[in-house]
Amino acid sequence: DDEIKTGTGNSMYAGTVTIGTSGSSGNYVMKDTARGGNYTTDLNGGSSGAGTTFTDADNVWGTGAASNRQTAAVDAHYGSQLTWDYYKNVHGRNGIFNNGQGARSRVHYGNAYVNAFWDGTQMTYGDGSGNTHPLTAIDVAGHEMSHGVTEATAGLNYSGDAGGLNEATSDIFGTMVEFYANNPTDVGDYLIGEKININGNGTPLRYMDKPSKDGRGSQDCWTTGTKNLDPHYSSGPLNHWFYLASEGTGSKTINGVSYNSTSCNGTTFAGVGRDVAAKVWYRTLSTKLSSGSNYAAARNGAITSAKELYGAGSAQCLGIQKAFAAINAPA
Ligand code: ASN
Ligand code: ZN
Ligand code: CA
Repeated sequence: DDEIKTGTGNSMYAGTVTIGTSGSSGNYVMKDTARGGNYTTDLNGGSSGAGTTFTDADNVWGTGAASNRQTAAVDAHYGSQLTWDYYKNVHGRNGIFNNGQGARSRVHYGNAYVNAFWDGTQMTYGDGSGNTHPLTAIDVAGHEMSHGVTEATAGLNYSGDAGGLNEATSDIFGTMVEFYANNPTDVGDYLIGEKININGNGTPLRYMDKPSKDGRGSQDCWTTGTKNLDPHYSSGPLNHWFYLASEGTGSKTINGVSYNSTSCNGTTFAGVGRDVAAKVWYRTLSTKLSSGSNYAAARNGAITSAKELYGAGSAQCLGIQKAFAAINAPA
């Protein structure tokens, strides 16, 4: 049946967690009836179709090891649950589409696939390859689901400045989901993909305090050339904005991770906190931007949003403004 149950998940990245399931003894289903019916399926190496919904006799799922097929599913399902809760409890958003409907997560996609993606209706996760672990960490899940939120709100294009804003939005909210989780194992940070070992040497995929640290071409500061970059690099300036708006310039250690962020225009200032910055950005995304929005629209939209939320001349509004000036975004 579809009665709401709470299972125990032995995850790969987040320790032992509780996950929303349904069903009854002998036949539990990895379907979260309390969260719009979010459910998780096994593609078993395939690359199309719905996959097979995970089931379990005793409602204790996974072992924490990748060799157990349920483990990646626990992480994906948990990430989906956290992302649902974050949007609902922080932004009042009822699921990706704000219609109360959950979404499917598919794990074990393809063979040694080193990526995860949102395709317009669902999340899909690869198992990784070699030293790279399954792509199911909290920030990755939050990133992918947030592509759905962007699609359902601003509808930002995936090219030009808009492509960078789209990617950064997923990094911003993936990060906020990670902080929201307050998980002792997968702690909140301003790094993206730090758990999956995608570079094979323990370094993350992206750094919000100084995006150029990725060594791949992410920009720290907006330029007229930003629009020509891959969205994962043109995201740099907005990721940098989010860090600066949240934490300010200078050195800082948070949850054991050290950051050093500087402005592009020589200014120094304090942050307004990540909860404020995220609230401003969510309002900007959902009420100010559209498919072709550029960095100027992001800057103007965020300042207007901060005025609406906190008042013109408020410390929050000033901080948002300073951080946009600090990435050289055009006005
Ligand atoms: N994981 C990647 C992303 O969400 C997939 C892609 O390049 N679209 O950005
Ligand atoms: Zn993305
Ligand atoms: Ca992270």
